[in-house]
Amino acid sequence: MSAPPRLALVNPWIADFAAANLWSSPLGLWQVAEFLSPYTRDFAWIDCLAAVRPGVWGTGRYAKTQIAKPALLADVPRRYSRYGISPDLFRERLQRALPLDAILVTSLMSYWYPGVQEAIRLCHEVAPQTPVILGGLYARLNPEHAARTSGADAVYTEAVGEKLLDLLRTFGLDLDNRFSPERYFNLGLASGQTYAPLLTSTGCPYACAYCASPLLYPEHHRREPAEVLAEIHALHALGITDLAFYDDALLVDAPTHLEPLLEEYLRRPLPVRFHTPNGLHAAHLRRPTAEQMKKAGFKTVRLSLETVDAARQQATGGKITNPGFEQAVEHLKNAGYQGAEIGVYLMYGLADQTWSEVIAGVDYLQRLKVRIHLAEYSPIPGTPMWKSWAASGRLAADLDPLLTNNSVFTWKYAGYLPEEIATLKLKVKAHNQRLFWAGVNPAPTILIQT
Ligand code: B12
Ligand code: SF4
Repeated sequence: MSAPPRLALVNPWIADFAAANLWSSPLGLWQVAEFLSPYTRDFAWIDCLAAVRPGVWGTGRYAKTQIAKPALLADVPRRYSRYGISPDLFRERLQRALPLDAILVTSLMSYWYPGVQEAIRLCHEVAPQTPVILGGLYARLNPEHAARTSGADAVYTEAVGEKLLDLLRTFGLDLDNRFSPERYFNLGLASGQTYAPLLTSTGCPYACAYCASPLLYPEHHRREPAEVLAEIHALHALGITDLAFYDDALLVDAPTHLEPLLEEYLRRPLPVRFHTPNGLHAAHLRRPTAEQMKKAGFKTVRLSLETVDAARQQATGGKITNPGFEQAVEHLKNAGYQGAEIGVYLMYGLADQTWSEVIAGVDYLQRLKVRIHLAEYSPIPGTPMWKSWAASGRLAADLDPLLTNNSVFTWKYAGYLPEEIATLKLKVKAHNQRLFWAGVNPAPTILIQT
């Protein structure tokens, strides 16, 4: 039997106008390593984002270097940066990892593709004979663009599975099943981190017009609570103190999913904090769940409202109503959360969304005395809202992913005045600060806006 293949796993740079580490982890790439763990353990791990100035509770700020804006973004009046380690360090690490049988590169936001291209270019420079395979969210959401421009030898456009083995075999890799499967945190891939992601489910039963979840995971699949609980204990034993849920639909079916998990967890709680940076479904936030969350130490709680307009709530997927949302806020406050600890995502730049609707949303959340997180809409190909923008002729069907950047799209396409956006951001900032200072012993609220 020949030696197991030696693989490099690469998490590329972010290229953007702004980026902060809000418990970000290359969970997709770690899952690839888990999937391949029966066939090889010979992984070289190169994380371009492993250059972070630590902040509160595991969050942080990436090291950044200003770089030239891609021509398409030349008119955006902001600085553009590459976030993470230096290209020289990348070269050095890759050089040290040679010889390699294949290089597997992941991707996240599609508009970060310049970072992906740069990483792949350097892979070819340092290891010209080694095949480079690109996977991850950009590869799945923009497969043609990735195939045409990334420079990868192959683009893998699905969730990890048997097809990856077939693909690797086409590059001559010998994949004998020789080990038992292993979790990523036992493969040494996440060492040095004090936080970790938790994914208790994939997919979501809703199909919101702006969201990629139905495209990425058409089925809603939930893991067994006992399995997740074992993972939490294992991560804690490795020194993890902060856990961030990455689920699209953490609260859906809470009575048979999150609630039994937390009930069991609370029998033997650990000194860890939980965070939900990806907005929760407020309509599914029941009183018992709120109470369990408070007891279990959910510190960062974010709800998704998106818009206060009842007609748009229905038209875009019906995941929330204002009364349902108010009920969720009340449950959280009754469970002991202060307004400053309840973050709420409010979107702007949705198709046909007027500026007065956005202002009405801010006013509504101010009245409810909760923390506001403005989130600019980022269009995703294949979603109903993308199709409606394209059908109206306001967006090219082959729009370059760079222009879907949340910092760019609204500014360029939504038709709001830059001054009114700036004024609203100041209003929201002042509101959030007032709430923070009004709290009794307010927790160190995460101030990074996403
Ligand atoms: C958790 C999450 C976050 C977290 C951080 C995520 C992180 N890792 O850093 C937070 C809450 C901070 C976040 C923020 C935002 N997010 Co977000 N987020 C997600 C979410 C829910 C999960 C991502 C994830 O890690 N999934 C789990 C892993 C396991 O999946 P995966 O990476 O796809 O990997 C699988 C496969 O792709 C494959 N694979 C992966 N890599 C590789 C490599 C190879 C070689 C191979 C073969 C296979 C392979 O194997 C894995 C297992 O099957 C997704 C939605 C979703 N369901 O994916 C949105 C999503 C990625 N986010 C999105 C958006 C828009 C945002 C925001 C811009 C929102 C906003 N307006 O503010 C911000 C941007 C923040 C920033 N600047 O960083 C969009 C992406 C849009 C785009 N154009 O790319 C998504 C798709 C949600 C949506 N609206 O539809 N997000
Ligand atoms: S409820 Fe949330 S995760 Fe589900 S489709 Fe809508 S936006 Fe996406």
